Amino acid sequence: MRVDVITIFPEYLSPLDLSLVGRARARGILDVHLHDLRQWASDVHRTVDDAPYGGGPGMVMRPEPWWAALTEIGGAGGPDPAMGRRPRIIVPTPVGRPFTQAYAARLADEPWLVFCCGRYEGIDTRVIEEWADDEISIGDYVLAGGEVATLVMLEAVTRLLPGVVGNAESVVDDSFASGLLEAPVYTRPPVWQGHEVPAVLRSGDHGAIGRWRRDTALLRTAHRRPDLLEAVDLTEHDRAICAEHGMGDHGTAGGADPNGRVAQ
Ligand code: JDK
Repeated sequence: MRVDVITIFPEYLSPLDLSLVGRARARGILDVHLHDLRQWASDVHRTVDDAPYGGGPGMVMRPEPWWAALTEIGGAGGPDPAMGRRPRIIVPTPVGRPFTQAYAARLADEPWLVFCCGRYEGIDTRVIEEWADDEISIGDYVLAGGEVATLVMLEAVTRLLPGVVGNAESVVDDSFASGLLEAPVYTRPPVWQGHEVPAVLRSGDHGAIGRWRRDTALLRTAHRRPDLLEAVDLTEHDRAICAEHGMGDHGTAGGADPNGRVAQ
């Protein structure tokens, strides 16, 4: 997969050199190109912002440098000779559609992505109307720009690319693939600070382990994220487990949080 990122702070994307994403790049699975938007600013001061029409605080990113950057990088509208087609152009914004695991999976199927990282109060909306395929929010809080949102999305997408995560099962089996939060995980020692690893996980009975994980995932989801349960088809067994622990299948604060504390 090819990825272009346009930003006034290319250094902000330096975590892409590290860890899982860095390794995917070193192995040629991911081909990242960072671009400094100011290289497409035409005046001597390399200005990319201006005051907002209608007044108000802060500055807005001017359309012309974005236009020049996108035209040169490959969003030219028509088919690009090198890639055979135009990239999917993504603009992180606090007013976008929510980023989800399902959307990450769709992006992982694309051959070519372009991320446009705004700063200040954002990019002149005419650029977005003309070029953007998707305006995406990574959550309901306001960042200072699109760079960190781009890092978040690229990390989620990269681990879905074939060959990046060694054990393909660990990607398919993720939280959100099942629609449930995952059960907790443990490693040695068997007792630590007085906390014991559940006996079933040390039993070697893989049927029982599978059921324990499913039940714990279900109860955890009912307690912490009842909203997620709306989209899950619960079996009779699932409903019985919920009832047994004093929760309806839409969750309730009644039951104890299974194997985990609620953040204080
Ligand atoms: C891209 C600039 C910062 C944007 C105006 C006024 C109250 C703020 C600052 N999920 C998510 N969160 N934040 C982003 C994101 C922020 C960005 C940019 C993405 C580019 N900023 C910014 C808008 C405002 N707005 C009313 C809320 C202020 C993505």
